[in-house]
Amino acid sequence: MHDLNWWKHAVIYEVYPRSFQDSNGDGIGDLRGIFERLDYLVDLGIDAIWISPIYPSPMADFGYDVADYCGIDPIFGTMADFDRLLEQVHARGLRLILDFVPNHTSDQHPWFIESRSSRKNAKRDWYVWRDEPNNWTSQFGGSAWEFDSATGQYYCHSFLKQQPDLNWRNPDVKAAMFDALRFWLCKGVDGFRVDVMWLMIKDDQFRDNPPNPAYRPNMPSNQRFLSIYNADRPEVHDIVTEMRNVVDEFTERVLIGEIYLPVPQLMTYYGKDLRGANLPFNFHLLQCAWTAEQVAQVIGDYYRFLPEGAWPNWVLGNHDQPRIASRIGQQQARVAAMLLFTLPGTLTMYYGEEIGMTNVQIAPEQVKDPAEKNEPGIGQGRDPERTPMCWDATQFAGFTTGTPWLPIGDDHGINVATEHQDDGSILALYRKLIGLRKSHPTLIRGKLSDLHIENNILHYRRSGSEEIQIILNMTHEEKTVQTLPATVIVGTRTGRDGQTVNGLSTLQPAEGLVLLLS
Ligand code: TEU
Ligand code: CA
Repeated sequence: MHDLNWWKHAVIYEVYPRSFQDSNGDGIGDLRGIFERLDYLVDLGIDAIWISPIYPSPMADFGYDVADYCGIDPIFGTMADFDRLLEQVHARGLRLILDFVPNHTSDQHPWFIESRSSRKNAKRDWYVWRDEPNNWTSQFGGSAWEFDSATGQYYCHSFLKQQPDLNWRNPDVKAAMFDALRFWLCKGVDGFRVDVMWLMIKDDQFRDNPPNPAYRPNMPSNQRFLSIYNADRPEVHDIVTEMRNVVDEFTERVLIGEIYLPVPQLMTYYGKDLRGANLPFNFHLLQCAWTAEQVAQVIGDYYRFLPEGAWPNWVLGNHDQPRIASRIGQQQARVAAMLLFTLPGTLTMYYGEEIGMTNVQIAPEQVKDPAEKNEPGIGQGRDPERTPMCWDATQFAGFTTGTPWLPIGDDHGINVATEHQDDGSILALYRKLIGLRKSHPTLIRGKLSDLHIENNILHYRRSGSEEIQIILNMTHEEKTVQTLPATVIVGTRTGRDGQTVNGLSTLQPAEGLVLLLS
């Protein structure tokens, strides 16, 4: 594997820091908490940790409203805590990826405080100010423009009004933001996940977006218009390449972009001559219906559009998306894990997926997420997938000794301690599947071939120094499949590992097998 960049054979584990481990009883996860749980992550077998924002923030959007790009919010700890964490992560052979939020700052960032103080201020042009609003909408509902009476102009915010958008056409903004990247890269951070990469720059003529013909009144208000002029603008690629150049001033770092776009547009974020993001996040399994047909289509399309030489990647969940076990059920979540860890590319998982955590129901008075508060009751809230990690079966799941900031899931069987004792748990399956990629490098560098559906079962192969066949039953029925002579190296159910198959085999509902062909 020595000739591959580390991130190409990595499993990345997303930690939502408020919810991973609290170390001081305030009910909110923190850096020391992550530090305390490093052994668990090593044992799980992951390679890199991506931590959602830990910078000083008023927390209007729980850290995605940054007030200082080069600090640590006291809720998460101190810079000394961070340095110690980074050192220990590296000492254990893991990598650390930070979240970078370039599209917007907090309205409490000193840059914005200056910018809004007067039209003549040197930082006025660091943000997007206009005399008149256009029809662009905020992703959290309502207009993307907020009138600021002190100076009589509107500023643009793609998210909350507490998250004013930076003006990336201004060279001073670029320089300041790139210096923030260098600050962390100098410390030894291994890379960045860049928030809303496709939104960073907007139309310089501020043209209105056209109406979305598919819009219906029960849909979130940001879907009323098609985001033609405030997203995925051609100029964004220059910024991404400049960002990549900054990251490449340092060795062995990775640039990952958060991009929600159809596959053809997504692929443009690898950049001309692959000088864009190393990994534009591939979210296409997140919205895909869980059938062999749909999944085969998504996989086929993705690799077909992947530029020559570009490295693929896959994701099953993140802090903005319903949890996979709630979306497709506990049994199919195992099939999804088998799919994820047997596809070519870098894999990113979300904390708790490995124990089958589900969305936790949040009562109206418990809602924290501004997306839900702004447009209640239409499924915009992200609190359900952000609830505390369940470490054990005690009242607060070993997460905190205080009162957790979001409620703990009430399925007390879903926790690390219980599942650790059980060979048949989803946690045991995750450990096996992650380990499999290390013992069978064909899963990392082998070709994907023979992707097809037979009797409603998804089949594909990975071919390299050995031939590995994957068969996944995404239905709720028992199925019969034809197999070549092979040994089961991992099954989603207990008791199949090590068995041999040849000819007709039966797959239980939601059963998947990884077969080593003889
Ligand atoms: O999310 C970007 C984004 O597009 C989200 O609005 C997403 O579509 C939505 O949450 C799905 O329900 C990023 C961060 O991941 C998110 O947590 C932040 O709130 C947002 O940017 C603003 O920084
Ligand atoms: Ca805490």
